Amino acid sequence: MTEVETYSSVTLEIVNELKSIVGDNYVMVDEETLSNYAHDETENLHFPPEVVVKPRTTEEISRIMKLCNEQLIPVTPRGAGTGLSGGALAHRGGVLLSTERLNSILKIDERNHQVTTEPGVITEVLMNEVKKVGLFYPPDPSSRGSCFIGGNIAENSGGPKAVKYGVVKDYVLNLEVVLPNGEVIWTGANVLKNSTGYNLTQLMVGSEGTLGIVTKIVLKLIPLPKYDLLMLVPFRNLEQAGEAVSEIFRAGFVPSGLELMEIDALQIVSKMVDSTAVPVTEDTAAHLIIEVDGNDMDVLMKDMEAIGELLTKYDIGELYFADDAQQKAELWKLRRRVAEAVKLIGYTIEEDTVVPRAELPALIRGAKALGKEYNFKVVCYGHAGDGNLHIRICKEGTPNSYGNEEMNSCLTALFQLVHQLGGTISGEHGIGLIQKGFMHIVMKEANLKLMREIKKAFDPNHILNPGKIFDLKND
Ligand code: LAC
Ligand code: ZN
Repeated sequence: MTEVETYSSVTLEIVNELKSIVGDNYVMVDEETLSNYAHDETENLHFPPEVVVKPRTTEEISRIMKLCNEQLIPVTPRGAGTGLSGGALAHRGGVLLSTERLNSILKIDERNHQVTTEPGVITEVLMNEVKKVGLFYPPDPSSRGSCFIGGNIAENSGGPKAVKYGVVKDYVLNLEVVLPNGEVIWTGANVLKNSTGYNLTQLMVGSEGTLGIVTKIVLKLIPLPKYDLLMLVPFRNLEQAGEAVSEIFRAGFVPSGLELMEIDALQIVSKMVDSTAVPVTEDTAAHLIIEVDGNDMDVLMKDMEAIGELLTKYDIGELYFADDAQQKAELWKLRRRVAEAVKLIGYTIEEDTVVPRAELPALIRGAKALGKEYNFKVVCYGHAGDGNLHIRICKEGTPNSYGNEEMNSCLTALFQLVHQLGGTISGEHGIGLIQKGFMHIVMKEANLKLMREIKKAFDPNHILNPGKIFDLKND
């Protein structure tokens, strides 16, 4: 199967057909709307679609897909547009299908600890709704206040809680999906165990909107832990901060958050949000943010004390404890807004590398060395407990890695290192558009061939989010 080279254009006739499906108000072709939907949070990329469509129901999405499949028009599904790998960019034009109107939480099933929701619900809204009945949906990406749960499923998102509670895939039980030909299926059943055939549910999770459009989601919930404690540990040496991470686990602790923030990242975000919450001493290189949670406060206090004690063998500064809910919220706000802050001042290129956690110091060392070799600034932060390091790159005059040769050779070197360390390209942001050129570094052609065949089985005409994760032709 080769890449589809020519898709059909969106003609006036197609626009009118789309209007007859979703209503005149929800089909847009004006410049301003097309431009608003031409970007997500990925680098400075801009690819306007030919038309933006905002359906409300599964049925409408099914009809749109049928039409586009027959007419060979590419469809790019989009949630809130907070993605960092270009998955929601309509780089082949065509229809941009927004899920923003599928925004209802359909049912919170307290008896079974499950929630059924539509994909356009903001993740934090869902978390707060289930919290009201004492339940917990843990995967909380930094963008949880604006990202959609559907996008989280497309990317198999993680976030700070993943270190103890796992990522999105660990909570998805069943999905209603519109296939590229318009057919509607449920991928599984609303059960905690399922050995009934291939696991289509998990195949959809992390498939970046290339196999189908998720229209209903059944998630597993767990009881909400009663307490948490938060501590900040300043390190004078960045690599040592990386070393301490695996030591904490080897000593038998499983924090509910273990994040790393290089000092530059902290300073940049503190300035952006005008916060002095974290004292920044000159000799600090990085902070570890350590959170523990559970139902017994005494145990948590003892654990935190023991972790603090364990870390005294490193070159650390004074430990800082967040005393109350407000201080905790302030600290998490700083951490959650790092990506936005560093992007604003020119760190536009973001990598989402992940290695086995004990290899974190080697990854940090390698990233810094590449910065010197290729002459760019680099700042690191992220989910250290998962070995998932966000590496932000600032190179003057080069806002995008996509389509940039020099940046591509640098990233090739980075991903070769990551692969040598036993890691891979993306921990939670996906491959999307910008990283597909590097897939061969971390997997064989046989793997890519299988992926292409799976894509073909779902989408023989290659109309759904084409050119994401991999190109269809052998390249
Ligand atoms: C974060 C996003 C960028 O961890 O994944 O802040
Ligand atoms: Zn992250």
